Amino acid sequence: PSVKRVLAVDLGASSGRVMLACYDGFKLELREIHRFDNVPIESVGGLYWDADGLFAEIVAGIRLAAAEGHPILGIGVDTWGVDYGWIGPGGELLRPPHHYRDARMARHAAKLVRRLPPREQFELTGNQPNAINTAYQLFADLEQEPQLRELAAHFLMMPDLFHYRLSGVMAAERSILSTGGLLAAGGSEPSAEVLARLGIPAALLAPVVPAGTVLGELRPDLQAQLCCGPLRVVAGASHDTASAVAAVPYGCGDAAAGGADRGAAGLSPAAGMTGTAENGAIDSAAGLSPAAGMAGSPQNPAPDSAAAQTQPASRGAAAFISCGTWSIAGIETPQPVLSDAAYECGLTNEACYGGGSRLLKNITGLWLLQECRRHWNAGGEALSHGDLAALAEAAGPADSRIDPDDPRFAAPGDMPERVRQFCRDTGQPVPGDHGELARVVLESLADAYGRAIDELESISGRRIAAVHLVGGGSRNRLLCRLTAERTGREVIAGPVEASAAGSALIQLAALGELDFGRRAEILGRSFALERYRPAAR
Ligand code: LFR
Repeated sequence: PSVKRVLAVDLGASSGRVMLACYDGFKLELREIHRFDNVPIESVGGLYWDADGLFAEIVAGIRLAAAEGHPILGIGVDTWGVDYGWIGPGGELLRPPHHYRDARMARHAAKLVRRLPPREQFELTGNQPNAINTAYQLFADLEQEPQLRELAAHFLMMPDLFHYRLSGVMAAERSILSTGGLLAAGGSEPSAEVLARLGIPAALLAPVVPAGTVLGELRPDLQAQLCCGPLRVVAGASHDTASAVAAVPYGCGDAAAGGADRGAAGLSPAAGMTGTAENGAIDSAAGLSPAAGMAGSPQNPAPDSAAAQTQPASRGAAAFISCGTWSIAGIETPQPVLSDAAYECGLTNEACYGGGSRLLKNITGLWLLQECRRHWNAGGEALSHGDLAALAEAAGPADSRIDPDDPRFAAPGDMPERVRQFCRDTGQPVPGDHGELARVVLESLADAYGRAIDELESISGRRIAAVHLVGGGSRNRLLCRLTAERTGREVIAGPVEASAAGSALIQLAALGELDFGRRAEILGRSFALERYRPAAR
């Protein structure tokens, strides 16, 4: 069978990658073509993203892929949420886009609350009133620089900006727009009320398109420069989390998963299987006996790769945790959940590929360890994420906990000292070496995951039987194990490159090369998943 190739560009807040996805009609293979750091620019006036530098890396990735000599059908970019660039009338980027960790928002908070009370923001858009929201950032920019009303023709969310530079077509893809507090809850159009209250001209928005829209061909000048042929630019679910959720392997691990909201198509029936949520048993495809003899004890759950491709008949929904710089815990729901309880728990609603909604809790994630590592390495060490994970493992259980979402951890800086200070301030033992400190962070994250999954369960009224942990954090076995322990649910870890996998599936579907309804089988054949079982509850 002929192999179809697309490029999935996944830009996270700390690194980016261009992945080549090859689909032979049976399984999807992802190969990293190019990886680069995403280093923010600290400059007069704030913290910015190096959009030109990132675009140059995307182009470098296309060049490398094209040099392999196989035709590439499409390219799609997904990025972190909420940030955007201002575009001038000639299509030029007016200045580097602000980073959501920029400090300017604090100056506008009081006025924002008067203009748009937080509960109303939630009611209108389904988004938590978080200071990083696009709507608030736009308001701050327009307050500080009213001349933007004349200078700017549009603002484009980060993936839309890159899609525009690749294709020449301006569009606002719905999933990324839904991260920013602008889109009417569950809808496809901006909330006129939010725009009016914040004084944001509607004309600044590009036309909204659904996730999975073919925008056009790669610009002819880029085709010529890169010798890559007429690949098509596809706006997938261009929010990285939405893309990752499109690759959550529901149906590879649990029979009654959250994917049901997308229609039963994503779920293969658990024919002939005997495992239950109660005993956590997993049948292997070969019919080997379940739980007995499997690796992992209640105290020390361990992965079980052998069973990863099978489908236990667990009852209940599956949640996901997309784990990178942020940890986003959530479930899929048919409609946004706008209840008081959802608001008070800090939950937010964002759009899914194919319709439907994601009910989410944004938890500060591996950011804390990324910043620790950056600090230590700046001091002359050369620690990898793997080294840190090993040190945390060796350190053994930690007695102290931090609140990962404490505002003191939000900005870049000396994170190890901030973690220690948090422990001092709260009268807890202060971690000493790198391993102890990393262990405090990981245990605190796992605790936060436990709370978030319980909240999602009680607010949605759906029993959550399993947690799919996807993204870079799924490589961290200690984190997976702690997550199984603290959530009390089975954790199914992988795919690691979930955002890229989701992007590839959606692009191939948009190009007519793949039936998205078969995603569960395709994912099951394509990625090795690992299971971590909790102690019996
Ligand atoms: C994860 C993510 C989150 C979003 C955060 C900030 O990468 O996209 O979903 O809330 O970044 O942009």
